[in-house]
Amino acid sequence: MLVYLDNNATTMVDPLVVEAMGPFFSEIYGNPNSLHKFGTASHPALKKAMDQVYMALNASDNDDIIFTSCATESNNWVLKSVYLDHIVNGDKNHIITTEVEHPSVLAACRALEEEGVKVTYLPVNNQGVVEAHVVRSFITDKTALVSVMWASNETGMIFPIKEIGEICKEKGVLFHTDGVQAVGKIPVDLQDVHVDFLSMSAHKFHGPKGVGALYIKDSQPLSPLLHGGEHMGGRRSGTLNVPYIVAMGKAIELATTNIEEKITSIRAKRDRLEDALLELSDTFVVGDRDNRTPNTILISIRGVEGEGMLWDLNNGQIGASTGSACASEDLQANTVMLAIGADSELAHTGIRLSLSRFTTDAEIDYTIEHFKKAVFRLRAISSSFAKVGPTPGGESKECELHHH
Ligand code: 7TS
Repeated sequence: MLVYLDNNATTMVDPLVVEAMGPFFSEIYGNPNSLHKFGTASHPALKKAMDQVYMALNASDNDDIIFTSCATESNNWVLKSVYLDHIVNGDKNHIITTEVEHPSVLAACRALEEEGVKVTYLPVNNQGVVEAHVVRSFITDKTALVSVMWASNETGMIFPIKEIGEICKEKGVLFHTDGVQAVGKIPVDLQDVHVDFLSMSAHKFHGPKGVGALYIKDSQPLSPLLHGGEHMGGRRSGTLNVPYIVAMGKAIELATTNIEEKITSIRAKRDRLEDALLELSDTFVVGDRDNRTPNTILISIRGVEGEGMLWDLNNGQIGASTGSACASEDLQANTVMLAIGADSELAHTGIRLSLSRFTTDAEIDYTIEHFKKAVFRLRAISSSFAKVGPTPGGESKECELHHH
């Protein structure tokens, strides 16, 4: 059996999505900007894809949804264009984000710091989330933008986006959320929350890699990142990637139709896996499960180094992660775990297991069995665990780590 539990890194493309995009490679291949039939033939499918994304997010007709190449592009676009529009060509000089954003936000912020922008990286609490009142306390009249992820790729923890949106609206500050780990996993209703910009990526909800989007509330001005022809109303140039846009529309529709049922089913499997793994002594799962995306577990196993565990799981045909794949090539401590107050030993033991709607009960059974065996084996050879031994009681829990 091969078990894929790294769905926060990327997902399998749903075969129905492959089917939907298929004709747009070699049959309906015209450039949608061409005036002839080869070009216009793609228009109904593009319109449908657009409608599918608007519907899925409950966006309004006044809003813009611009297709991009990925969420990294969407995130960079917002940060760099807000910098240009409101800092270089305006009277602001400050951006607020969090310590636990994806590198596509953090590295873009660091690049803007090099340009003289003041960036505040907000800390998270012991649940791994930034509290809304903390955001409020850092907003000044120089703040151009608040950028806070909707849900964490590492822990699955869901941030208080509604409250933060209200605060930004009240203060007249633009609000961007990296919605990559929320869209398709939990309900996202853009009539219910106030968000100016939302980034998303199709490959996190069973669409293909290399296509994403940026939602822009009320079509407000935002300088383009890519200048060129007048594609997407001049907001994002480059010939439209028709098959991938069609695919993203289909994928978001499939992910969000009857989402509550999908959530219930994934959550049941996730909770069963989590409960079974927490039977092991000295294990911690980060964050309250009711406030997590239903597919994610970040588990820490004292005495078992993350990379060793991954190796063992991989030998057992289970694909997992120590955290973000983007950062997992170096043997660093999990930065999110450090941010929530884990000691450095614990922060080296994080394993992220992320399910999808395609994960089966048989795969969960297999994973529980293999995971437990791996922990016994690795603890038996682990010098640090042998030295310290299990902590008295050795109880396991959903973790509220405390700051040191
Ligand atoms: N934002 C978040 C929250 C993400 O999780 C990712 C990918 C991105 C942005 C980037 O998306 P892309 O469309 O540019 O690929 N996250 C991960 C991860 O957790 N492990 O591998 C990739």
